[in-house]
Amino acid sequence: MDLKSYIAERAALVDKAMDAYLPPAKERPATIHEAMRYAVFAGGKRLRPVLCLAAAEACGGTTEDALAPACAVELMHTYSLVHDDLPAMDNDDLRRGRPTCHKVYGEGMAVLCGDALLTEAFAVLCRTPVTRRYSTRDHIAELAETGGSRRLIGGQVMDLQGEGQKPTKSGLVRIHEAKTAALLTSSLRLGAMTANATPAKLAALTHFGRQLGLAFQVIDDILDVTQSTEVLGKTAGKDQAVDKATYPAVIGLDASRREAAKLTKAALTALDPLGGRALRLRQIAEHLLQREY
Ligand code: GRG
Repeated sequence: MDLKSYIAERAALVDKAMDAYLPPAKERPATIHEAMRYAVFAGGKRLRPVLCLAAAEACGGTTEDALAPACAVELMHTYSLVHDDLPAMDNDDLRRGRPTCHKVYGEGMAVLCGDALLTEAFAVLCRTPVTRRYSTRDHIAELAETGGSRRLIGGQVMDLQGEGQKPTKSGLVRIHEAKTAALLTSSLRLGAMTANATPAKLAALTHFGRQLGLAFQVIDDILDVTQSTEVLGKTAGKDQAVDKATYPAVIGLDASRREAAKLTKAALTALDPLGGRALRLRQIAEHLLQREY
């Protein structure tokens, strides 16, 4: 199966599972459930859940066992996008090619929608099958640490506080480790946990996730400069317009491209201990380097 079909097949499985986990759109109070579904089923790439499933596979596990954490990481990711788009944060009108959640449902409802998605992420995560090495407590600790003030929230704080200041490369790396790489890494680790992965395999995936996450963010920064709003499904050129700290702004476009290639190479090397079963993870890393949106 080619990678495109592999990703599409797994994304469809994740969508079906999230559809079953989330309250129906008509369940009262209907507005919040509609808003949650509006944000979740908006055509995202489903990168984090696909990484979760591919990591389970790389460690000898099954898609079925890794479906709950795959959905949980996508729900946490969607919450972060809904809140990030709010006027008090990045103030964006367009996400995944559609008006942002607060544009459709209002700011108060978008705040609640993000809160509900974050909470639901943990409810869904609790469905993850336990293994000899990893308990529900381990799953919860993994995602809670990533969602908390040391990672996702902390990264957002560093980002907000960095506005209007001269960015440095090390500052950028700190923000992106927390904002982007942490959730990618937890997606991989949670998938691996469902396969009862050894600590050595978890460590290899942690290293892979960090390099892949940083590469993903460098590419995201490049695309913001080089792509159109139509292709991206979100406002292009936004970073420059608000003088945001980005790789192209700090090291230039060509050096950013070289940096993305270097990080991807390091990510691929990190997978060596996993052998042939990590084929899909390797293909995904190579594919992300070439992505156009
Ligand atoms: C908790 C409010 C809050 C924020 C935490 C993760 C984050 C910080 C904010 C989300 C917005 C953002 C620019 C994150 C950086 C990572 C990134 C490039 C996200 C976009 O991910 P894609 O491209 O999106 O995978 P799709 O729409 O395809 O799922």
